[in-house]
Amino acid sequence: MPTDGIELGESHIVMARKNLNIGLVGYGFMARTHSNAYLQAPRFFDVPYQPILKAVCGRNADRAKGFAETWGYQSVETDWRTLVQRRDIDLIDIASPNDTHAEIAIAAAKAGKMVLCEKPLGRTAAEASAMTDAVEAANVPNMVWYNYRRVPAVVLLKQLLDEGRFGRIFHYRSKFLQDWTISKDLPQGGEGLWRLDLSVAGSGVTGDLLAHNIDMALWLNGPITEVTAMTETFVKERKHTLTGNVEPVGIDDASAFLCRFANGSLATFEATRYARGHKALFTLEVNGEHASAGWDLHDLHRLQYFDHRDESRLRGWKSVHITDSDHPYMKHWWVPGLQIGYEHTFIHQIADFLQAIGKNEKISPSFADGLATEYVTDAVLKSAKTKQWEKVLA
Ligand code: SOE
Repeated sequence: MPTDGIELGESHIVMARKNLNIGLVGYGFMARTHSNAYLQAPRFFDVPYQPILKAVCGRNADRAKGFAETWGYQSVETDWRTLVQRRDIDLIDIASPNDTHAEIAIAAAKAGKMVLCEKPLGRTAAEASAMTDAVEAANVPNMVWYNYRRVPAVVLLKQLLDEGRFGRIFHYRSKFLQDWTISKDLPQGGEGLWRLDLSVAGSGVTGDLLAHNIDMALWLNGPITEVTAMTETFVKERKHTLTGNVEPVGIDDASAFLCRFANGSLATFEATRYARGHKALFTLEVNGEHASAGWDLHDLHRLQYFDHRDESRLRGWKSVHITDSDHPYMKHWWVPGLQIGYEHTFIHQIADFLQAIGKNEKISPSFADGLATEYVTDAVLKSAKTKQWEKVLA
């Protein structure tokens, strides 16, 4: 409904819901975002399933118990193998470090569970491919938590692109800038710092940050065909938290690449943890024949839009405040003008998932979509080594 007057936020009638028993692996940052989403989605969206927080699993029993108390999980496991075999669990949600994703996902699929997995799906495309094969062979619902696809402003951009408003696309550019690893005294490895340990993370910013940019780009602008990349590790040795020894750093601290999309557009991508002053500056811009658009995560409720077809005297960039009830997802929240934030992207994603499984529909990003991103990140890392253009596997 158009909203040029006073509008009340929409509430919904709670329909009869089936229970969906969740078994969560992990108790860190991502486990919190997912748990919050399971609790909030049914309160704001008409979903056919009621997530039941059955069990949380983590290696440290005390931490897992504390997490269970905070979020309302009914039970605690310390071995994911036990969790995966539990008959009272319908869905395994993997929010543990990257080196655990493949083994858990494959076992969960074999046990017939629905499987949700934090990004990146695997440490490499080979791992992601085995995971995708497993969920497809078991025919179980699956999804990767590329949450930024569910920012309302980004969904609006997708709608505008799909409507063909931009005409031919010439350029796509995207960045993800952070600054939290600049200190050479920061150790690598262990809880909170496993993202700096190559064996656990699989890569540095390429898999951790660029994977977000790439997933969104593939969704908005279609397949990437070839890439040429450079990476750098600025701090070459760090103390390892687990061994206490100073060890070589294997991850990429910064990664940038040029690429071509199948639609003929050219693109630049950049991610780093060494951009002083930037905390999580995910940006993107698309330039088409008729229109351009831009978005950034620090101002996530705004879409910048320029349309050359506007009357020339008034032509200019618009900064659209995405809070009206005719904007994606927004009628489920507050009243026009009131913003939502980061945690809502996870709530939207699980609401979409619950609706999709209720209708037996495919949900994206699926594991196959997560694999497509990893074909690109693998090509980026390969190109940084070979210093050549590399083709992206389809
Ligand atoms: C890294 O700092 C990180 O937490 C990523 O792992 C997340 O995927 C990203 O959303 C925010 O930054």
